[in-house]
Amino acid sequence: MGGLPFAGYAKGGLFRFAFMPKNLRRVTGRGDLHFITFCCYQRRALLGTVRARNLAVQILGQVRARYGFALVGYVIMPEHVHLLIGESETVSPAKVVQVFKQRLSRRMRARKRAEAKQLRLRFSEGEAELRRFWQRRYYDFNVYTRAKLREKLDYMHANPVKEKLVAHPREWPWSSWSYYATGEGLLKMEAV
Ligand code: NI
Repeated sequence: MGGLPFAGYAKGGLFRFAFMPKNLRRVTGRGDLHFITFCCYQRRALLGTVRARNLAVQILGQVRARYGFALVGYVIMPEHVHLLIGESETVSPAKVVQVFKQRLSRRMRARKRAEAKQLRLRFSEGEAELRRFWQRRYYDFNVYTRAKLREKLDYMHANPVKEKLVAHPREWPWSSWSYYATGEGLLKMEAV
């Protein structure tokens, strides 16, 4: 989780109009950017495996292809996800989050069921454990300025290092760091 954007906003409306563009069209040509955060159920590390994070990245790419929003940055952490996405004419950020969550939890459940069968676990045990995959709520902050855009990208790319998962962002392929640093990566970003 990052800090609240525009902490000065609450101090008065004039502050906002003093130097904040009305929307990010001036920056991206696509409307506002949204910095979105959502967590696994009870902050469990349900994305704690390489396979789970690879699947998350694959599904993120599929959802973007389906709805055509700009994907500007992301990081898949073991127990939460951050996305920096643009608005699209066909779909709201809320819908993007919902579809991503649904697709990923369904795929993870299917995989777990198959594993449980192999291990001959009682089906109901696996079901109880997997009833919930995500926390219901998510956090959405509008990003209006280039400074805030930079801050959110830096925050996402540094997140695995801050959590002591790796020593350098390059060692965590499940973020947009490598795209910005090398032009390559698991997903191509719409750099703005
Ligand atoms: Ni985080």
